[in-house]
Amino acid sequence: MTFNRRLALGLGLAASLLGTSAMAQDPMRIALVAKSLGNGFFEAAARGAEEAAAELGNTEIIYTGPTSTTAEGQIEVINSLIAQRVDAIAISANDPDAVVPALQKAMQRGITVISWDSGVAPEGREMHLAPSSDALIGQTIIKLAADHLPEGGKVAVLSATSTSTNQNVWIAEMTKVMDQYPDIEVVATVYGDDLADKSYRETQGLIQTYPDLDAIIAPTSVGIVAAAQAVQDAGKVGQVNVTGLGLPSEMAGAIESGASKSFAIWNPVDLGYTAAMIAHALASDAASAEPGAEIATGRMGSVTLDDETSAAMSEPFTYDASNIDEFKSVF
Ligand code: RAM
Repeated sequence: MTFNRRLALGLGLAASLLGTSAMAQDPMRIALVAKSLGNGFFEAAARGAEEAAAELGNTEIIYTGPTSTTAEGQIEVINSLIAQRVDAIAISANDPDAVVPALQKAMQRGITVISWDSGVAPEGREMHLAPSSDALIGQTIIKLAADHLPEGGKVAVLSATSTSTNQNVWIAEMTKVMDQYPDIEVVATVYGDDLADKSYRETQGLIQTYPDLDAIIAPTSVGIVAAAQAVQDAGKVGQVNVTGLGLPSEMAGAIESGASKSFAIWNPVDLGYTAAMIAHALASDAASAEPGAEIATGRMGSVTLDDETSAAMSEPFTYDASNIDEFKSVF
């Protein structure tokens, strides 16, 4: 709880003890910090956070982030949020460690700090909300590729930034199960930095370097769309299958063109909603971020924190030509 909020509560209590009406309390301000602005995944999450704020009442969401996916940009954003004395910061980090000092400063000032989507090292946050089990996501992305390669083949990974916590963990989990796919070779991992143009160029590079490439796994909603476009533009539809994690709204064209046979994702609206619910519960002292704690999360039920004060939500869902039309208008 921030000093301002404690003071307001104290004054409100004093006013009611004196028999006057309680002072109207300032809204709780929760900052939802994206890896970068202009990414549809984070915009969908922000819609969910707004929904949570409307349910909670007297709560304001400040949706913000840097213009590109850098830790330096996020540190500037964090410092400005500290100066604005927000009540809570919920961040999807571009680097698990580089943002820690700025977030520790925020916590020292009484600001609640959580990470969601892409985690912060435990010393820089109170809890982390993962969209799903990391292992399950890692297993899902390779299975999506393998399901369309019955005889095996060559696959490459197009990731986000090289320091991104979530993509790095998912790729590590994928690597752990590669012995289940002896006929599949991962020939390269490249980084598109969650920028459409860089992801497109990196994909062109993969296609040129590996003319017999069979699939590209892009565990990023920005990278997967750019990769599908590059494959289509190179006339490689039917040869190189683009898969990974994407939004149905952004991937409908790639499914239609055949550049992607299938991909997966969880519900980003629910993720943003849950992050906001947790930030509110911690900032209002309705819950505390301790191992084993169960935190109520509105229409999503509750989450339980593990020994590292992390919680995971639901399973990723697979989209293909059979269901894309149903979901492309949702997120
Ligand atoms: C991008 C971001 C985000 C990730 C999704 C799948 O939007 O990298 O962190 O969760 O892809």
